[in-house]
Parts: sequence; C-alpha cells; structure tokens
Amino acid sequence: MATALVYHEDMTAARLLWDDPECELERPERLAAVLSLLRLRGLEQRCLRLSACEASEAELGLVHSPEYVALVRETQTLDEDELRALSEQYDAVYFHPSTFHCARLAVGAALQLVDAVLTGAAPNGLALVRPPGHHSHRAAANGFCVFNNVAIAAKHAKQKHGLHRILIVDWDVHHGQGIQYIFEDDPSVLYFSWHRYEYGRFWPFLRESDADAVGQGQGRGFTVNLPWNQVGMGNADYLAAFLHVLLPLAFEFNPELVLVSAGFDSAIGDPEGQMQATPECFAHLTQLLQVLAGGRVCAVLEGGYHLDSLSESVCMTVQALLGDPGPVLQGSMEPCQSALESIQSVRAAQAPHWTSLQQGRAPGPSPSICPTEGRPLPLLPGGPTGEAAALGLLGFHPTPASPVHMAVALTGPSATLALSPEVLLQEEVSVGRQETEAWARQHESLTQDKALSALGKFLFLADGILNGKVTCGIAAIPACAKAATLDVAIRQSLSRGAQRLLCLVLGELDWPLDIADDGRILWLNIGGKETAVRSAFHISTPLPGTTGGFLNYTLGLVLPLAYSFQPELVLVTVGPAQGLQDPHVALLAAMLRIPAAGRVLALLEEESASQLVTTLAPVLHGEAPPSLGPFLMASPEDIQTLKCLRAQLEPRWKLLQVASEAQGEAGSCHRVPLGKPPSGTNYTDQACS
Ligand code: X5A
Ligand code: ZN
Repeated sequence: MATALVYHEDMTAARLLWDDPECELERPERLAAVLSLLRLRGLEQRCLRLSACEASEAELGLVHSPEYVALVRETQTLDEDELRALSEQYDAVYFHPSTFHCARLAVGAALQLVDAVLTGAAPNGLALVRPPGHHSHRAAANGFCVFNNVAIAAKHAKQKHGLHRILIVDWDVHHGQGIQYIFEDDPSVLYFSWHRYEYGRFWPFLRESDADAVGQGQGRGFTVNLPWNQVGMGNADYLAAFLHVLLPLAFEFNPELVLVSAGFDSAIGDPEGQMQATPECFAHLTQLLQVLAGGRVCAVLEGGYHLDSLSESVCMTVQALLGDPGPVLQGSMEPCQSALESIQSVRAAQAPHWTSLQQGRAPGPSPSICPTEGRPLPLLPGGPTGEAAALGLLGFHPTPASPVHMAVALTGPSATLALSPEVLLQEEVSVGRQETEAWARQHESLTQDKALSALGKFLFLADGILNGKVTCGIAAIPACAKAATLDVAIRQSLSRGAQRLLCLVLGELDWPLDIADDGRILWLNIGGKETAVRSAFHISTPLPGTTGGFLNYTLGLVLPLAYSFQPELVLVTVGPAQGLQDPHVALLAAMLRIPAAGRVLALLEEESASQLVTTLAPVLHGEAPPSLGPFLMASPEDIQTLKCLRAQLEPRWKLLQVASEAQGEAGSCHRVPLGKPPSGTNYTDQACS
C-alpha cells in the first residue's frame, strides 16, 4: 500500500493576467517545481498516483453557497477587465478564465485523497493543488483561495464516510480563517492553526486569529489558534508547538482522520512567512501526526512561495508519508521566548476545555467535551497485523537511508520467528566470537553460551545502526543477561566513538549500571522505583497510572528530551512486567523513532519477546501505532511528578519548557543558524516576479 499522490496538470492553468505584487506569488510554477523535484528524488514513482477529477457542484455545496458557486462559474466567460473588477471585490484574490476548472479540480483532488485513505486504497497521501483553499469563506474568495478544499474534504469525510472526529492541522504560515469560520461551532472538527500574527499586524489582520478565539457554542475548545508574534520561528519552535499544544489535544480528541492544510510558506526562505524552519522539519511534523488516527493523514497543499524551499519541504512530507525513517533534525533545540509566550497563551486559553492541559491546577468542573460517540473505524485491509506482520517485517527492507531497514535477532523459543529466508542469517547477525568473549569477560551472567551468542547479535545490531548499515533492530536475550548486555552494548558503542546514546529503560532494571555520567549517555528509566534526577543525564520516574499520565510523560518529557539530546542511537529495554500495556509500548517506540531518525534498537527478554516483537516490529518499521483506548486524565501525583522533573531538567533541556522564563518580558527571539541547508540550495528570498 503506497501513499496516494493526487494531481492534475490542468491545475497549472490559472495565472495572474495583470500586475499585482500581492497576488503574483501564487503562480503555476509552484506545482511544476514540486512535481519535478518529487520525480528527481524518485518519490513520485513510489506513490499511488491518482489523476484528479473535478468536484461536483453538490460537493462544493457542502461548504459554499449556491450563489457564490454560480458567481465563480460565471468567471469562465469574463474578459480580463471583468475578471480584474471582480477580483478587486475580494482581499488578495485573482480570477483567470481557468480558475473555476482549477478550483474544482483542487476540491476534487482533496476528496479523492480522503476517499482513497478512508476506503483503505492508500494509508495516507498528499494532494498537490492550486488554487489553495483555507482562506475561502462560504460565500467569498480570499487570500488566493477560491473553494475551501480542506473544509469540503472534512464535511465529505463526515457525510460520506460517517466520521465523527476530524483533526485539521493548518501549518501554513497564514491563519486559515475560512476553515475557522466554517467549523467554529462544530465539535466534530478540531481545527489547529499556527500563523504569523505579530499582535495583529500581519495579514489577514484579524482579532479572531489570536489564541483566545477558541470556537463558539458547542464548538468551544475545538478551534486552536497559535499566533506567532515574531518572524524567524524555527524547528525548535514548531516542535515545541506540536509537543506542548497540538499533540496533547489531538490525543485527547482521538481523531479518526487527520487533514493537513499543508502550506509551506512557514518554511525557511519564504517571502510571506519569514520563518526559519527547515524542510526537514516538515518530515518530523508529518511523522508526529502519523501516530494519530491509525496513520490516516491526508495533506492538501495550501501556500508556499519559495520554489526551492517549497519543493524540498513537500519532498520531506512525502518521504515521511511513505514511511522512510529520518531525516535528522539539525540545529538548536531551544524555543525562543516569543514562541514560548505564544505556547503559554494558547495553553491557558484552551485549558478550560482540555483535561490534558489542566496541569498543576486542581482539575476544574469542566468535563471533557470531546465527543466520544461513534464507532471505531474498522481495521483497514492490507495492513499487516499481529505475528504475520512481524514475520513479514523481519527481513531486508532496503531504503535510501540504510541497506537493511530492520534486523531482528531472536533466541530461544521465539527464534523461529526469524527463520524467514529473507532474514539476516542467525550466524551473520553477530560480531566475531573473540570480540564478543572479550566484552563478556567482565560479566558473570554472560559466560553461558546462550547469553554469549545473544550478546554477539545485539552488539552487531548496535554497531550496524551506528555505522549506518541498519536502521533499527530488535533483539532478545535471556532475562538474567539483560543488564550486562546493555552495559556491554553501551561500552562498545562508546568505544566506537558514539557521542550520544539514549537509553530508555521501561520497568525496573535489576542491576545498577555503573556508567560514566559524561553527557554521552542519557539514561531515562520509566517505571523505576522512585522519582530521581541524579543528573541532567540520569533520570528515573515511576510509571504513570493512566493513559493521560502516560501521554503527559511521552509528549512532555520523553520526546522533548529525545529531541534536545539528538541521539545517534536509542537503546530501549523492555522488561516483561514493566506495567505498560502493549499499545503504550508501541506508541513510545513509534514516537521515539522520530527524533532518533529511525535508529532504535530494542532489547527484549526472550521469555516475553515473541509478544513484544509483534508490537514493536510494525511501529519501528513505520506503521501507525494502535489507538490507546479511552483517555483517562493524569492523576494529580503524575502531574506533580512531571512538574517536578521539568523544573529540574528545564535548564539543561530547553524543549521541556512550556512557558517563557520571563513571561511578560518581551524576550528577543534568538536566531541561531539552523545548520546548513541541503547543498546547492540557497534559501534567500527568491524574486517572485
Ligand atoms: C494560501 C496562502 C496567502 C495570501 C496572502 C495575501 N494565501 N497577502 O498562503
Ligand atoms: Zn499561506
């Protein structure tokens, strides 16, 4: 099952016929540039290509008034003067004789994408469209937009597919006020938008783009606005917004479908946005959304006016949709003060409506108003599940990233799982016997033959990941040898020059490892006996008691730490009785894989390995984790623990912050250059004429 890519060349037909410096940005070359880079990278060829068809007038009528549709239909026969006169009736809009055809194709493309994903023909997808849609109203064109592609797609998903909860993520740099107006009183559509705002001084200059606009009536809390009050927002700012605002609400909302108003004018180099986020950031944003809604993510192009930045960013989005691991996110992971102020203001505005934001305060009387009625979506056909899935995933899955995608080394009763012919042969999955014995000598528990051979395999996988030959892996060892194996793997990795290893220990580890606290290892134990911060690199916390608590820990602690640390390798050890349910372990692995650029090595105890392999293999391979089930709010104790951990760790790991240190003080947005852009690309403002 491949990512759907919906397109039609006719959408390059509409163009500006007169001089207008504001509108000339939105030009046909945008689609041509994107498509040619997708082809050059071999990405288009890997997608399920669908040719767009025009939406029907009934479909346009899901959002737009019949009078407005008729008016746009009439533009087909207008001459240039008439087109110009009509265009001037709207804010930042131009009409062309082909506009009606293009705009119907754009809506049609969005609907076909939703149909493909909701019928199971594709797991996810992207519609490459012009004109964009998110600014258009029920009866007005606005901001280059004629019909509201994404809003119509959401209505269609509700009406034709019976969905009850749809999340719209608008990462375009402009506020999609059109979408906001259409769904402002509708609790079945959660609309999230971040946008350049500058305290109301940026287009479209609306009071209702600010954080305190949260929706109306039944829809209160289902409009989420994150206004950026400075330009220059970068990768860390966008990640902080996802980790501390969007994702907590999204998990609590539990959407059945994610629609993305995918504008790339929020990327570096764009003349409209003036932001600093690199194209790689969009792979991360996409991957973070793919843990929701069973991975059913439909992205629909909105803005994006710097042709190189736009094309690179779309390629990153498509790579993520295809399930490719990586890329590594470069650059400072410290959000700027202005971003933190914005994040804090939207969290404060939304806290009355979302239990996952009610931190530190006694939970108020407001119950979660997230609509929970509605049947769960059936499992889509074609997606591998259970043991068969694991079997299918054990082999070589070459990706551009590394020759072997996933390697699995199992022993004992579960070893038979690895006997598929495609799999790395058991003997090969090992470093040399002598080397293994040399490493093992220091540990009593590793002297047995069985433990020794398991160790050899584990070391081979760790080595393979560090030198780029393998993306990720799963290995099993006898329980009694687990701590020693981890110890040796860490020492081996350090001896080979690893600079940053993240060790995530789920459950108690019976043997206190004596590892140097020199900043090369970040040790995070969840499910330990007590809360302890021995250093910024040695953290232990008990298991959270509820799904809400678990999500708080994952989004508010584990992910920010992992992104801040930027590990070269993540070692995850999972005990048999660590207390986390399988879907929790799956979600943690699925999410940790993102900051780690896929490089996760799981160490299981062989007694419980066969069960955990079926949980872990699919998510490490890029599949969506299963739903966590009903959302239960975090206990006051868990909230308190997280608060206390954060307070101690924030000075070192800045992505943990959810509020500005000097809230109220206008902190200046530090701007560290975010690594170098891909070679040959110069993200300076591009002449747009
Ligand atoms: C879709 C989109 C921007 C309109 C800007 C007008 N529209 N100044 O990015
Ligand atoms: Zn835009």
